[in-house]
Amino acid sequence: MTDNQNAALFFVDRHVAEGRGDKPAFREAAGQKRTVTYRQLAQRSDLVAGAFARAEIRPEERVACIVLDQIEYPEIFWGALKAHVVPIALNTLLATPVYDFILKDSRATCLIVSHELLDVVLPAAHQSPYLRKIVVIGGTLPEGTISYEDFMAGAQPRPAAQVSEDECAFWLYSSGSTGQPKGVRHVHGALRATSDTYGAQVLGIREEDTVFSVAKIFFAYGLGNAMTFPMSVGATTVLFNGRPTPDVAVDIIARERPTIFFGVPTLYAATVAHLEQNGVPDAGMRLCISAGEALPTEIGNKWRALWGVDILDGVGSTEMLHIFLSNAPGDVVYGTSGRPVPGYDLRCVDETGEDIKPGGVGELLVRGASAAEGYWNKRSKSRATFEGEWTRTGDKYEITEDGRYVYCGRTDDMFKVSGIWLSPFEVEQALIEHPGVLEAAVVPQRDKDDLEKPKAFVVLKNGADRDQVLSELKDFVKERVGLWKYPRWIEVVEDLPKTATGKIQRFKLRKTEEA
Ligand code: 3SK
Repeated sequence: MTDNQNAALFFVDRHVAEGRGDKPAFREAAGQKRTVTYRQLAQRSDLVAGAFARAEIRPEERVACIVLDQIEYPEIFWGALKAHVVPIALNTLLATPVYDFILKDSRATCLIVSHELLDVVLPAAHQSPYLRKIVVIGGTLPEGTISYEDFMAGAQPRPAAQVSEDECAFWLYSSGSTGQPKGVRHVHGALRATSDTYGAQVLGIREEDTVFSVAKIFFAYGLGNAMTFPMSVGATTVLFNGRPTPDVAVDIIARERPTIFFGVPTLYAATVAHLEQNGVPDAGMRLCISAGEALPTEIGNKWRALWGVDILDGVGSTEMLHIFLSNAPGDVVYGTSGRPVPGYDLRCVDETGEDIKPGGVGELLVRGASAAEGYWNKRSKSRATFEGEWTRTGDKYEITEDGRYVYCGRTDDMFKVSGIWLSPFEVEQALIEHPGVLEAAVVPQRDKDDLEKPKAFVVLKNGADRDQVLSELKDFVKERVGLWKYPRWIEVVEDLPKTATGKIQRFKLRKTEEA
């Protein structure tokens, strides 16, 4: 039998064997403020593995996890890997129809959900023909569900199942340009591939570190930040289960004294404004990281002036699991995405696949061991994205004379809001479900902090009450596709620019915005 490459052995159990069992692995910054040590996590994840077996959730079946950043998250994630069932870390901010789609698409047989999210999740769960078990963390139990305590009670601990590094470990869902999210399948070896590269060689993460990530664990970015990077060295993660507003983030930074802080540009921009008004508390940060969308230069400069610490802006993707292009400590140039992370190869190519010449702009391709093995049940999309060893990013970049990469936009119309991909198509579909809206087009527009947010152009139906429609539309979109996706600005127009075949020409609307 070959070595067991189950990632839970490296990230969890190894720390007990190496004498770090009593070290806190996670501590909650809010609520019950619970702490779990590496030893407790090793034991609890063995029990979760046993609970899956007892519930007859079999190896390779999917478990949908719609869980807030709380102490149960790591034990569920690693317990699933130990049982060789496949956790799907799902965004906790989605709308019911999106959960409905994902639960059916993934054919998850088990759902684990934080009780705070039940109102949105349960109607979708009831529609799924595949779910056999619904486990609820906390709160009062709805009919047909079981509590997390009962799920775990009396389970027999199970050690990590024997797997190779190439076996599927977990899925994430990434939004698609046609509006339907895609299941991204990652293998056990990918987790180690990100912590050995970005974690060790850019962050230089070490056992003494305490990390705090405002990006939640369900994002690829948050999963590395708050779970695998600290757990690769036996460090401690501060978990926060709420909405990270600037005042909350600053309070946690001051109280919990993380040495590494992971944010996204929207939060950095709002926090800079908050600090300029309220002053900067004493803190112990040695590194600050940003990803999700390009960090505006001004925000980087202001942050450094306020805290005396640079922000390392980096680029990653759900498909590559974490950051593969980044600024590095002592080598920060704001307005650029930095250089390739050691362990990754990058190319910028034109439409014919030829490498671009210096000064030109091309699509960024990346090669590295953390690449996903493909999308679930989407063969042509998989083939278009994963070309042999190379993964297409859909981002356009220019490479400077001294080897830094400068972001130039998307190859398609997708853009990011608060670090999360947004498909204009999906928001448009929600807008035209409104009885007063005939047609809609959505494009990015920069807000006062120079960050992209959705703007909608809508054509109203004859006889629609303009003021009433406008007053309803933002909430209407929030309820249908997710809280962060609503258009921040809505403009009523007579018609939309279209091709001869009727396709909306969003680039023309973008031009209007840039003019
Ligand atoms: O958006 C990013 O830059 C990112 C970074 C790390 C991991 C995942 C993603 C999508």
